[in-house]
Amino acid sequence: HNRVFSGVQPTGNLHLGNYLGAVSRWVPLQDQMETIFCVVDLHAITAGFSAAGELASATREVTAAYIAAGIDPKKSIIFNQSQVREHAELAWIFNCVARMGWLNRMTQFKEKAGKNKENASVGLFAYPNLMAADILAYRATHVPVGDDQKQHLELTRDIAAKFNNDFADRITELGIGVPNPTPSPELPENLYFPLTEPMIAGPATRIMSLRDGTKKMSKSDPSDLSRINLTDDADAISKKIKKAKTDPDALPTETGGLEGRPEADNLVGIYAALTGVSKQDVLKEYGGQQFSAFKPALSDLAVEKLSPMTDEMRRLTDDPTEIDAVLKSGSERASEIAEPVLKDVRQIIGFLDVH
Ligand code: AQP
Repeated sequence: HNRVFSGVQPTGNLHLGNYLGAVSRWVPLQDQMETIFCVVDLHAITAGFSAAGELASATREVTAAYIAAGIDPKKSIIFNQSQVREHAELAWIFNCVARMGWLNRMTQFKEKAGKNKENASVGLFAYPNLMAADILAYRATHVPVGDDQKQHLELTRDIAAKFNNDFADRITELGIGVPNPTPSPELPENLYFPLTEPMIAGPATRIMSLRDGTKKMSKSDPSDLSRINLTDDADAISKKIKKAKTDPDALPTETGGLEGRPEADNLVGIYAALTGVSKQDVLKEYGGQQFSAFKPALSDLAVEKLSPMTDEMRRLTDDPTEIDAVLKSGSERASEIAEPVLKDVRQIIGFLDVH
């Protein structure tokens, strides 16, 4: 059966890219599939440890953003990763499944470690194995994320495939696999882990920096003007859009005219994603107009869409009782799914069980 898993790291402010590329796209899935949304705090420490209390408050803030964006704790499991031990345990096992060569190819590690690779944490290098464990501890079939996570999801499939192959006989013998829905010569008939499908579609799979249309909008960009944070007020939003980099030309009337104009493409994409229409539809309305006309419209739209969410986030974080209760019950429900999976995995590998 279909099951969705996705997450966001509690590192600094959530921005429009996280919202449009990930969280907002999770909302409709809640009525179509079983959905599990995690605040991935174990991932957050790969980049370093933060001051006392910061990790906890960032975790609550991301949870508040999920709820304010429309993730309903009655429909979805919402929890923070560190509370379910199985993530770390399965990640260790996947450290022994994944190959060094696979991880050496990961572009996110190269970008995040920068020039100082020797001093990056081992955790940052092994990050994709933990991400595979997050997904496969629930045997999730679908993962909605932004385009930047595509390579990590391919690695997740490689890990699942290698595990299924290496232990094919054991999985059949124990009778705990499911028939491979798309039989192929490379895979056994019975799979324990599904080959997860990435869900990366729509006009906002990669929102770019407002200061540089060739760089993705990111929490770690030192310039606050490069991103719209979900906690920004109306003044901040309109100031950032006003200052957003553009070229001097009017907007084109066809999407083909956005080629080679990354900043224009990005702003039109943001407008499209915020209204839920295509870029072509946006150009039908604004094609031929100058940025001096388009930017105020975009800013009004962003304020209209984001400010109710910002208010709700503030209400939720002012008194964290509700958030903490959601995370507690979410972690219990998540454990109920992940514990039996790890029990199977231990059996498949053949650890001696003395209990
Ligand atoms: N610019 C973006 N456009 C579309 N989607 C994006 N995502 C991130 N940036 C964009 C998606 O947001 C989800 C959560 O991301 P994450 O918390 O794992 O962190 P990240 O990808 O590392 O996000 P940042 O903001 O870019 O942080 P830093 O600066 O630390 O690298 C994912 O689904 C991601 O695709």
